[in-house]
Amino acid sequence: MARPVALLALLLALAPMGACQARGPQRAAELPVVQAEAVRRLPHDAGAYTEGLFIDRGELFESTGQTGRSSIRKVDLASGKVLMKRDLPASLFGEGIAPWRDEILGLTWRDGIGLRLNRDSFALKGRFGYAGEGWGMTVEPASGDIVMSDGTATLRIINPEDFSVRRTISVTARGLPVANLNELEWVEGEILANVWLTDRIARIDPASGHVLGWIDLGRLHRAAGAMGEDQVANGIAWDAAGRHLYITGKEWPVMFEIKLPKSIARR
Ligand SMILES: [Ca+2]
Repeated sequence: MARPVALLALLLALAPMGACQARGPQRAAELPVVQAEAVRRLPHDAGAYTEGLFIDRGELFESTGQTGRSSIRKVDLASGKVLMKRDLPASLFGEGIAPWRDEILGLTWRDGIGLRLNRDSFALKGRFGYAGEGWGMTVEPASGDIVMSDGTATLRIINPEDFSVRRTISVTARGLPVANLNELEWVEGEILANVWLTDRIARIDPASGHVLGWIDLGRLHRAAGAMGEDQVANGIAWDAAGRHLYITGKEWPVMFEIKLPKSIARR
């Protein structure tokens, strides 16, 4: 996401909160907010403008944005070292990534071009198209379907075979749409979503689209020390086997493993 639209998007992001407050501040306050607590601090490439992040079969993959700087990477979790990298064509702005079978699918922001890479070699296997903007992606573990965000309050459930839209989810918090849903992660029956230009992760019920609560990353964002206008919290990865949850941000020099929210920890 580029800077010229940042102010407009910030105003749009704040609009629902203003409307909510006008209708009664207690309504928004009813949703639980959990302050994220770091349990482990790991190095992260401060040159990575993080757009996508996931762990598949114990390996960490990351995508980065900005034209001329976009890439898809395999990263060593403990050291933050980039093990493998494919740069995107200089004209493309990389966005979310997701694993599917032996492939990694990747979006681009306003280019409408999706990429299919071989998971292990990063060789380009093909391309696909989609309507509108491409922001974040994650996978529903049970079906293998892709969940895609596009900057609006609507998530698309995608058939990864042909990238057709199976259905959509309208995301609301106390009845009000939550726009700017960005990087995504399916965690134990919930969709976690960074909300662009905020320090909050929305915990979304995939069936209803209702936000169940928020994870606040503000304290960890300040601890990361990357407080530039574009250096927002973005990037959530779930290690399902080890039950570890990781978060980072754009150009943050650090990635955090965070304590699981109680609702997830109980499962
Ligand atoms: Ca993710």
